[in-house]
Amino acid sequence: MFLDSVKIEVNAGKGGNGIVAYRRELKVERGGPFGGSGGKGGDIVFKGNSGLSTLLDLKFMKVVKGNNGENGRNKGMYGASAEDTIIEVPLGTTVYDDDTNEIVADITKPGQTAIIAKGGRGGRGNMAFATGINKCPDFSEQGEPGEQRFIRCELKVLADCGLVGFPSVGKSTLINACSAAKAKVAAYHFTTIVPNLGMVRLPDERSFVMADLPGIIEGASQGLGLGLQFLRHIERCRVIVHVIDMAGSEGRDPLDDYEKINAELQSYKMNLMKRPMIVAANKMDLEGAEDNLKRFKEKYPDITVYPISAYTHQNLDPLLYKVADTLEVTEEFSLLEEDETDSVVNYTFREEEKMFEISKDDAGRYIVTGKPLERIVAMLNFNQESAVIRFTRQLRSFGVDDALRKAGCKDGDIVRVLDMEFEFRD
Ligand SMILES: Nc1nc2c(ncn2[C@@H]2O[C@H](COP(=O)(O)OP(=O)(O)OP(=O)(O)O)[C@@H](O)[C@H]2O)c(=O)[nH]1
Ligand SMILES: [Mg+2]
Repeated sequence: MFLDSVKIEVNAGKGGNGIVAYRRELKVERGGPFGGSGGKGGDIVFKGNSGLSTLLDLKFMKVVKGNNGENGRNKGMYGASAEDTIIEVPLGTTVYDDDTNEIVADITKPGQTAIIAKGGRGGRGNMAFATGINKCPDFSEQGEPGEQRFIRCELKVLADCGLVGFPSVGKSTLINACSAAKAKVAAYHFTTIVPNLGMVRLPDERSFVMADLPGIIEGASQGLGLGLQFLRHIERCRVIVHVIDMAGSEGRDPLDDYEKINAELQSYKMNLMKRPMIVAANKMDLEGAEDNLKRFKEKYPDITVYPISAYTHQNLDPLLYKVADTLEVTEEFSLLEEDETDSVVNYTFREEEKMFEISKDDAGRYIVTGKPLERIVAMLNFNQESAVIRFTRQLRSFGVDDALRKAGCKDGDIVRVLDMEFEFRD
């Protein structure tokens, strides 16, 4: 399988801060709270675009940052929510959380969108906290930080045509001759171990993706040589270009080569012989090639052969036009592995989060961790005494106090939540 893979960091936008403000107007006697809530931070959204075929655009991004929500305003006005950041990706892109390997999204349809990182909630202004008991609260919330994650995007690339043949018949030389690929070429067998991809562009504007595959040998379908792994690559190609060393430059008979490779393709489970196949007779610049070609044509009168020299770039065009023509009449097939389901996973929510957990560090401090609690701390405005008091009350109601006591925490011990430390008071 041909895999295009990119790792990037995504940071969704932070929510806007809520503010503390009071109503102060002539003729309004008791103004009351008037601080508005912050707007939501922008999400990072991926969107399927059928016009893209590689992850190249993402490779240049490294970090994607979302827009922050606007802070709340006076007179109870909400801050504006930030616009989402939309990034277009090719169809077939699978997005993984690089830390957990969990699939975040699978983009398969044009226009399909998936939230890759969620923007933070806007913090509430003091107006939102007013209750019958506390009519004029003097605290507000900070905006929630946006979700941050490291993701890995993978795209399975289906090659339009794959170069198939014995080792050293000139497959890599051919892809280098007709695309910008820089495949390694050498006179020893199995020079190519990992497929090379190249984009072939014809003068008539047509283009296709060519894959230079590792060589196969007799018995490959039984796992011999570099074997099955490489036959699997051929599954990813719509059209097969069977490359033959027509000069028999390594002492084998090219007609024999042709039959042996076909037998391997035939016995492989996918029956690759059902794929459209175009036969290229390579190394026509060498002695003996013409004679062999003549024999070949006599033995297989129904097969069209394209004589070329990848080395001298001779006669490449008729072969490439034939590939383009064949692709036009060959159906696309599914990119998915047989054992893969085609269900569309949109945004996967994590397992239910534990409110908090308590541990003890080397210095004897009690460390309280847990995403929900940490979010509350992140949204706390420490400059507001009443917000801090409210927070300590929240800790009690979540059962943190009890849990700390159970864990052995005593009066005066240090408790830590994120980067906030305080003394435990029983
Ligand atoms: N004279 C001549 N030599 C060629 C031609 N094509 C390839 N060769 C030579 O054949 C040898 C093998 O070429 P490669 O392109 O590495 O062959 P390959 O099929 O990719 O081989 P593997 O990757 O090992 O499967 C090299 O020494 C090339 O220079 C050709 O058209 N004419
Ligand atoms: Mg090669």
